[in-house]
Amino acid sequence: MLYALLYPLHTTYSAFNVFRYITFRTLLAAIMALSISFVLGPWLIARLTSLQIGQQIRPDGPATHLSKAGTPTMGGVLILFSLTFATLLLADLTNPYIWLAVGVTISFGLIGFVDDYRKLSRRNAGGLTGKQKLGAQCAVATVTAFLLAAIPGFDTTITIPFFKDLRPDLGWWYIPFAVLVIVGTSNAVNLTDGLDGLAIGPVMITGVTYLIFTYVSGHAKIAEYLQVNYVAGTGELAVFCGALAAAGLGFLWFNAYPAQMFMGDIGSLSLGAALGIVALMSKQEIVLVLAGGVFVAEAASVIFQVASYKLRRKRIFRMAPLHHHFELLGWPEPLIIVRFWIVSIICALGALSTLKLR
Ligand code: 57M
Repeated sequence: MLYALLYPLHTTYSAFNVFRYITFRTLLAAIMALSISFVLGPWLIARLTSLQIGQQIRPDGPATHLSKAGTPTMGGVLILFSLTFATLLLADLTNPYIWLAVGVTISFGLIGFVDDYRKLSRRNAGGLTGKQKLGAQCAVATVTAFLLAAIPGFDTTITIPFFKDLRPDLGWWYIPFAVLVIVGTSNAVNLTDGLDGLAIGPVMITGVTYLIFTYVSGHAKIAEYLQVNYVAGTGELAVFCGALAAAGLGFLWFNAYPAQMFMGDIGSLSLGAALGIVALMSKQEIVLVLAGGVFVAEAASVIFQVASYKLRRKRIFRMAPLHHHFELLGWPEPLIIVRFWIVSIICALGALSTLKLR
């Protein structure tokens, strides 16, 4: 909005020319999202506490979690608000990628909100059933996939990391593929969100990784130089990614150990979907498995644990998702969190290296 209002003034005041640059607007969106999170965070925590929106703790988890009962949850609303506000203010609103990214993020946030609300209103740790949640996620993701494929100039090819000449066209298979990426990422982030700052750290790191990927994919010259898929218009998503990472940083201030608030499903489901959609739009879909390696490891630990128990009646991990395993091994919570962040940074660097190693 600010872009539409201020940039035209550059004919009179040349200083406003700076609004033309995605890099400048990304920086401004990040500063704005961070400031909003800092300013509104304490107010939100007080409000959630007075409304008694506190976390219910499952009795079958690690005992260290029992003391977290009552911690305000649904803090994801802070991330969603600062992300959306900063993006709509600084991105080019004639760009369809921006609207689709914001739309799918908010829609997944709404699914998360319903889940969180049910948990709170029924005063137990169970919200929507697995089938209800998955059904709603798949429905929103399917609509999103069709809208994405219909954007003029967007094709249904995908990028295979390390192979610059291999860009298979999935045709109609692109729809289920896109649904898998969005829904899979959303649930993987949700599974990761089980220790203070554990999910938001890698969300920020992956967000910055995709800030770079979207900038590259939307820049004709850089895309040509690096021989990656050029998708006109996707550079604008750098503003969205910058706001996402900064909104996450602001939230981390309050979610850092010992957390003053949790993000709730409203945060985890929406942030995962946001990463999924930017990965699709920038045509860096497969490499998300590496960039979001921590989320993949957490989700895979659950899949292997369940499969192993069903087939062999034996567990691989003391408890899944993976962070519970390390808790039960006796690792202190901050140690697990920081080590997962370190792994996430290494994964992000590995993902970025695919821009050159091809
Ligand atoms: C999210 N939610 C946290 C908070 C957060 C299929 C199965 C593996 C699913 C999985 C599951 O339910 N995962 C979903 C995990 C919960 O946090 C809330 O949920 C939101 C995110 N959705 O924002 O609102 C708890 O996590 C802790 N927490 C923090 N700091 C934070 O910043 O400490 C969260 C955020 C909070 C708090 O204690 O209450 C959660 O863990 O419930 N299920 C599991 O994870 C369960 N695993 C399991 O059953 N494993 C089995 C099989 C099925 C694989 C096995 O290993 O054999 C465990 N989860 C818990 N207790 N809590 C089991 C025991």
